[in-house]
Parts: sequence; C-alpha cells; structure tokens
Amino acid sequence: MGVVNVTPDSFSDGGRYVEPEAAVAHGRRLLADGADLLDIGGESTRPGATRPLVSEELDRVVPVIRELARDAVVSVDTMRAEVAEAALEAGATIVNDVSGGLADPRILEVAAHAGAVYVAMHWRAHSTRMADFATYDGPGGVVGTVVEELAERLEAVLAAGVDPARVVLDPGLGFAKRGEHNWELLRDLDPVTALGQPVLVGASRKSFLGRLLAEGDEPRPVEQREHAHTAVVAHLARQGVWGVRVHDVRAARDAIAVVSALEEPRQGAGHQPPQEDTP
Ligand code: PMM
Repeated sequence: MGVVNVTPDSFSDGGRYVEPEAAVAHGRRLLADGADLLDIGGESTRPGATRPLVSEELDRVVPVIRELARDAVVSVDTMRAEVAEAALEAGATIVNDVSGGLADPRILEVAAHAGAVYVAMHWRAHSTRMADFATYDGPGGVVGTVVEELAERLEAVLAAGVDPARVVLDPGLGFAKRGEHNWELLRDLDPVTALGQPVLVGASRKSFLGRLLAEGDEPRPVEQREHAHTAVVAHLARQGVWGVRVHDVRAARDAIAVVSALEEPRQGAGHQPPQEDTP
C-alpha cells in the first residue's frame, strides 16, 4: 500500500503533495514502483497535529482519488464518514480508518452500505492527546491490550454490517504507543493475526525507527530511515501480513521479493526469467 499524503503537515512528507497534480503524479510513481494499492489521505495524524475542516479534507482528497481510481485500487485514509462517503463515490473501494470507527461511528455504516473493504486500526485518541494514552499496564501488556481493543472494534464493525471477508485489522504503530510498544507489537504479531482477519502494518518513517538509529540525542531524520524500514518489511513479510503501508514502494517490493524467494525457491524472486549465464 503506497502512501499519498495530500497534506501540508504530515511528518513523513508534509507539503510535498498538497497540490492535486503533485499528489496524482506521486501516486502514479508509486504504481510504477509496484504498489498494489494507493492510500490517499487529507488529514495528518502526526503527534500533536490539529484537524483540518471537513471541507478542507474533502477538497484535498476527492480530486486526487477521482483521478487515481481510474487505474488503481484506492483506499481513503480518513476518520470521517462524510469524507469516506465522498471518496467511495469518487472511486475508492477501501476505507482506511485509523480510529477503527471510534472518531465517527457512522463511518462503519458508510463502509457497510458501499460494500467497501474497511481497515480498522488500533487507536485511542486524536493526535493532540494520544501521547497521554500510551499506557498498557494490564496483564496482557501492550500486545494483549491492543488485541482486546481491536477485537472490540471488530465486533462493532461487524455489527454495523461490514462483510467479515472485507475487514482488515492494523495494530496502529505509533498511535498512543511509545517506541517499546511498537517493538513489542512487531515482535509478537501472532495474537493480532489470530483474530482471523487480514493484518495491515504501517511502520514507514515512524519515529521509533528514528530513535533506534539516533546519534546521541538526535533521532535519525525521517528521510534516512528507509533501510531500517526495509528490514521491518522483510520481517512483516515473514509473518504473512496482508499488507504494509509504505512510502518507498520499490524498497518494500524488493524486501518482499527476497522473502518470497527464500520461502518458495521455484517461484521466488518475483517473475524474473531464469538467467543461466549469471553467477
Ligand atoms: N499511519 C499513518 C497514517 N495512516 N493508516 C494505517 N492503517 N496504519 C498506519 O500505521 C497509519 C495509517 C501515519 O503515517 P504517515 O503520516 O506517514 O501517513
């Protein structure tokens, strides 16, 4: 899943694709790099971010979705029912709701009514306040608690009428989670997979990678976290996740090709013809 942030303030690529033409061109580049689908969002969820008006969010995403959905599978990254509805009308077929239906419960009915795929991410509060909710003191620790809270969201999603075959779950790395929480979730994804739904994970460029690679107190800058992220993608591919939400599609594709080659030697390394003459 290639990320197209049509926002002035995302931590990873804020402002670069805020003009519709730039966002569409970026989406096309991600498709050329091998993205299976594009995730188009108009609200930054970086820690501390304030929310755009509904009208602003609509103006950002709808024209970009309309254009890219002509030749790509498109998901809309939104927590708002109204935006999801307009995005689905414009050609999106997936609703990626980082709040898992908590921010605007009507979004579940919108997804159900449209027969859309619905991604429910683990979430506790909007970006201005989420750092206050990063505690997981229960007996199951962060993994047990996230699984429990995701299971509740799954129940709500199904109760709203979304087809069970169309629900994807996401542990929500970085959302009301500190670095150690993200690492624990990455280490132990099986309980999330055991909920029986496809799993999506977004680790790309996130600050826990910046801190891992810090020099002294200086986190590694956002644009220099890609090698570490590629290693995370290889790990996730080994876990059999359904999807990875990434900014650099080429790097992720390469990591997945390596894992496929290791797991299925005869079909592995993608669809290359055999090259007998190379060592
Ligand atoms: N992360 C961001 C935005 N949307 N959606 C899902 N399903 N999972 C995520 O981890 C996720 C998301 C924040 O990252 P960005 O600012 O780079 O888009």
